[in-house]
Amino acid sequence: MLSTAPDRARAAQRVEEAFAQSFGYSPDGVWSAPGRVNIIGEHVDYQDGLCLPMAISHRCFAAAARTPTDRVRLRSLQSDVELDIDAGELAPGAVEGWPAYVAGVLWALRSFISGSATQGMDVLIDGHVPLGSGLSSSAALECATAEAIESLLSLGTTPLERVKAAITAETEFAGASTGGLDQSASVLSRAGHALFLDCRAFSTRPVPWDLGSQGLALLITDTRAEHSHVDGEYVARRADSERAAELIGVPTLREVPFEQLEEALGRIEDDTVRRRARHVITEIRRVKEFDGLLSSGSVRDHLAELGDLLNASHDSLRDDYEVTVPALDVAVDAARAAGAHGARMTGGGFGGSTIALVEAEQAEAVAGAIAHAFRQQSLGEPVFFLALPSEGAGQDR
Ligand code: GAF
Repeated sequence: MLSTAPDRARAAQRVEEAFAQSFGYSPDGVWSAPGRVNIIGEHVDYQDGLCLPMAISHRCFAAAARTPTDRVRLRSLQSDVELDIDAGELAPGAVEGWPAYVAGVLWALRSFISGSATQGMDVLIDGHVPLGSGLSSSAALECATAEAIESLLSLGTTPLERVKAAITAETEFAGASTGGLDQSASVLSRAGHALFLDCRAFSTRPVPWDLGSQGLALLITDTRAEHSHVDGEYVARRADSERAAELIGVPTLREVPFEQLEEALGRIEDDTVRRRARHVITEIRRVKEFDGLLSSGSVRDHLAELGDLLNASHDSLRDDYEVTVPALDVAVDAARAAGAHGARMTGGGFGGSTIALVEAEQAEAVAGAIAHAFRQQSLGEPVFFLALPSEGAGQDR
């Protein structure tokens, strides 16, 4: 019942061979970047908040070679859509579909590329992060590309500069308004760890998150629920949270101390905007508490409290932020009823995936209970994975 990601080494070899078949010569290398789940800290990155994501073992691979021209040719094993364009023609709005997330990274890195250097390259993508699952397949695509371009053009960028280029590619070139959580997790995560991300300072630190050695597991349920109106709703939530900050009189909701929650909320008349603010301010507090618990003992030592924080995060996203859909709520409720210590939606919401903190030996049974609940509610067939904390972006071959 639990599916697994393809073996990394074999996947890298597969895309290398596919490149040779597609372009007729061998690539200079293969690079990859992972998808992510966010353990806690949802819909707070664009309010300077705190998040705790981790990379998963599903990765996006890019086989690539530099060419002596300015021609950029992009192909994918997942799509018939291709791009063949002069690097000088890259501009926001000039490229559509998946190639925008790749070409956008080259465009975003332009200030690092010396004027005389050619920018031509051939790239073949093989993505294994499930699409439309809320597991950040687009960030994985951007971040694998950033690694490839860094190596091919010897740019000398830092990992943080590559994170920023990936964010710019997504927000300015592809035109998707997102907050930076996904790209940070995809580049900066370490195996066996979660990533504590402070979006105000743009600083990170690894947090030990070795569930396996404690007999625990994080079960991902990809609900396969269709993302409908996802972009418009995401933009609307951001606008609500910005309005809330304006009404409270702070640049971002991060600046509201939790102790002043009630006083701050009292300055917002509109019930919807008030609830949006309550979610963001309480969610940032939950991340602090979660992180505090992890630094004062093992996950096993604090299971009940950590589970309660996961549950409270989901309930706040459902009731105050209103970004869940029935499939997410059913998966979470079924996981809790089947004995999960805590469960919540992960990512942007409006479809996508949930996570549940479970005893490792019960993961199959919890997945079975969720699948059963889905059948009862005619919700289609979910897909289950274990979230194994994996390494961020890097070179494979
Ligand atoms: C999406 C966005 F891309 C992230 O930046 C973040 O806002 C997330 O939704 C919600 O936490 O994944």
